Amino acid sequence: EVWRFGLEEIEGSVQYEYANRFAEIVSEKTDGQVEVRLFPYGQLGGLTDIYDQVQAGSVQLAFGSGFLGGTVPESQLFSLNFILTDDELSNTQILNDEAFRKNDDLIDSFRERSLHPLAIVPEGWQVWTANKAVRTPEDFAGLAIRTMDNRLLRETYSAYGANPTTMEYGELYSGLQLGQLDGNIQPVFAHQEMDFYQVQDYMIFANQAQFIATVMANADWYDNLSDEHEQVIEDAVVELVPYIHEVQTRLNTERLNIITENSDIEVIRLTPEERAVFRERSLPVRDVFVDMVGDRGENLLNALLELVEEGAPESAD
Ligand code: 6CS
Repeated sequence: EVWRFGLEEIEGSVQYEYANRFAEIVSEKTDGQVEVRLFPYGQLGGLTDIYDQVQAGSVQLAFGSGFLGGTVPESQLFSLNFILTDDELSNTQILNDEAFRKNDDLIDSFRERSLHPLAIVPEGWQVWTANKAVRTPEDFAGLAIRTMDNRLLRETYSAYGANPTTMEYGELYSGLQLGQLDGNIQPVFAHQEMDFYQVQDYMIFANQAQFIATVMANADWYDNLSDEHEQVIEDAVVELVPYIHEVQTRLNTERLNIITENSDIEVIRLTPEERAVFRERSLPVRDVFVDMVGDRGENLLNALLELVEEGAPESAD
């Protein structure tokens, strides 16, 4: 039996490492009867092509992140800025706490689109790059920054004073190189492995959001799994929570070293005061999210904010 697993990222990425370990666990637990076959970014077409194929059932499993907003609007919750803690491990644990991962509103929002959410995977801080130094919303004025394709991100970067522009992942390098874009937002490992950093001058850490992807399955396929296979998936997903945290922090650290050794990119870390200005601007975007997706979205946002507050009282401001 083969389970096809579609990735939004290339070989060597956080999603690849996740799926690779997932495949090993599944193979071990099924005595080799199930082979999980990985399809790195590009092999199944563009990003939304991957989601279409999971909805249709020709691919059983896939990652879905920013571009998934068009398919599952509620998933744009994961694009909101300044809603998690400053601690990456707590964030990973909170998002995969059963109270959130198995929240009915979350499950229903995917199932209504023939998908079933299995895990939520933070892949590291979303880090800005630009062809100029950015420390304030004024610095963002007139800057064409690429966002993934969802309204929440466009609203967020408009609120920050920039000109958000959407482009497919695979077209981004040439978009930056040709000057159609002035800036980009990615976790560090992606800036490195996609060579984006080579055509950017500044790298800015604002720690405004994690890059968050969900692992999802075709809902009918998932419902027809044997109890045993369903349990294998559940065990793998739980085992991968600490694993992927370790992998993403290690990859992001290693790749930042590669970037600074191989370029003269200037790294900027926003001060708490500079960061607070962006946080303030991000708050009204929460209302945009609720207006856009209604009660279910509001419940989900509140559930997450509550877990964040319980999990890290000292950093909930
Ligand atoms: O920016 C993007 O479109 C992609 N970036 C990463 C790191 N993963 C998937 C996502 O679609």
